[in-house]
Amino acid sequence: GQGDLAPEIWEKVKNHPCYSEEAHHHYARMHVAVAPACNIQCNYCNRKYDCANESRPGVVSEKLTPEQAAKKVLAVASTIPQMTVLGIAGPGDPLANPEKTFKTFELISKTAPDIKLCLSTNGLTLPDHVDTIASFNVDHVTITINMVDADIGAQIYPWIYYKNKRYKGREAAQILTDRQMLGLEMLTERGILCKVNSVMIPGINDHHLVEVNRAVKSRGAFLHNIMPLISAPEHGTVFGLNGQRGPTAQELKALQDSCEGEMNMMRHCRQCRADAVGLLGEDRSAEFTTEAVMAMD
Ligand code: CLF
Ligand code: SF4
Repeated sequence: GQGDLAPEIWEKVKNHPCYSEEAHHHYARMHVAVAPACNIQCNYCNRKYDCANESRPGVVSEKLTPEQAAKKVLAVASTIPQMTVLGIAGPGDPLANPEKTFKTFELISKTAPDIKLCLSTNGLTLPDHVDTIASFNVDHVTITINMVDADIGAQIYPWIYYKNKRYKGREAAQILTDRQMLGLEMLTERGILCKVNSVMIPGINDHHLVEVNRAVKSRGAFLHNIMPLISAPEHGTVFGLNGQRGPTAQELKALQDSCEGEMNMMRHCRQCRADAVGLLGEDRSAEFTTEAVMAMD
């Protein structure tokens, strides 16, 4: 229920399945995979698969043009009436593909103005796009923040590509964390709800995520979603190949519990595909292939 949320916040979360634990039983989301490129490298990512910041690693989503995406949204909305949210979460970084991402938002805001728009990003170019995000009435933005300390960041991110230049190591991680914090502050100042996703990587950032939790709370983040690293050698990620393990369910819960007093923790994330359709945990993407959607009227 509404609990102690302010009425204007409640309006924004009551039918968003990720931002409200209760809503996820009743409302569905869909993702359109319009954003193939990425501007950073995470050691838990293999570019052959979906962005692991928001999505299930090891899954390949069907890429769409903005026009195909807009058509798919209408097709899904007419089939699944509980579909309230359209998210762009990959397969790369939505803000490394700003033309495609914003063209998709523009088309959908015209053809389906009732659908809430949602965006997930690594945050590197976020400060450059805050005004555009606000202009499309995007009320929900997720930033994946795995560290606020460049020494830890250097163990997670081998490089970033920023303003036409490649940066490595500590320098790359410092730019990334500065941009993430600035982007988060700019969004919350404008009243846009921000969720922070963090990937829990035992031995690298597990203890540090308590500090990340404090840093994002103090900058106005609404919800913190700590997700387990899913690391399998067959995914071909640096972590997978190095034998980096993910956390146990007990370790994940203990960390979520230790952050709980500080801010709202999301515990119902299902690590969706970049082309997921339906209720969280239910995957109807196979019903809405590009071929099937283009054949619909
Ligand atoms: Fe999609 Fe993400 Fe928006 Fe939700 S998913 S862009 S906030 S509409 Fe949700 Fe899926 Fe977890 Fe993401 S369960 S992976 S948190
Ligand atoms: Fe992969 Fe996403 Fe990281 Fe880019 S931001 S490297 S797509 S996990």
